[in-house]
Amino acid sequence: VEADSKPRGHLIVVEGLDRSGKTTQCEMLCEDIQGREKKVKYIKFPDRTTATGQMINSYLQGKAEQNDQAIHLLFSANRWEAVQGMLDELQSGTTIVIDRYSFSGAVYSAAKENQNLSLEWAWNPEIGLPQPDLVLFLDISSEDAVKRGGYGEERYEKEEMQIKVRTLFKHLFSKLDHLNVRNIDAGQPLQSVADQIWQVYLKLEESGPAYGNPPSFS
Ligand code: FDM
Repeated sequence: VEADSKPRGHLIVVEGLDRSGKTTQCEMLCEDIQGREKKVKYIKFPDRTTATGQMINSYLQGKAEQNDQAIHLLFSANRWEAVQGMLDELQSGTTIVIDRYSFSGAVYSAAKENQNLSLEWAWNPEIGLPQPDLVLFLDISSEDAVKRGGYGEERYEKEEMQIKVRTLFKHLFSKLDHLNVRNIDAGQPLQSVADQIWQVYLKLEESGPAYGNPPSFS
């Protein structure tokens, strides 16, 4: 079957704390992939443009309150509603670079001060979503994150929360040990982080093309 079907694009996720340089690195990676004559698409979660995304945006900006479970499920729905579009892009040979995904989804909810949601509960609605071929975890110490110019005004952009988020990311990735997760030292200068990421990307390309839909989270 594989011999006469077209290879699909790769699904790459970039995760990390606030101020880890995620968005800049996603942009640089997309440019470099494009430079190799490949089709690439950048996606960011939450996607604040959709109906669920607008509710999430109001919540993050403190303009609306939501119960912890409800907002958690809205973040997840914001991914689920994008699945068909993502699969179509992958099938057309486009590589997708995602800025935050299910890992942020589970970890930020579980890091909340009131400890209302367990990591296990929070992971559940992610089951069935397409599993990335590669996860780049931009790791930065919480102290370095603070030094990088302070946090913005949104909910969750607080030092204590970020420290918990970092610990929970590491815990979640250690539990999901069948995934291809690569730790990137994001405390380095911009270009050196980009170089680390590029080396990892090249290994993914060298491992050969992928076919069919990606497996789902279980
Ligand atoms: N966030 C992001 C969540 O709490 N759940 C999610 O599923 C996702 C994708 O929302 F604080 C949090 C992480 C961050 C905020 O910030 C979104 P950015 O600056 O748009 O990435």
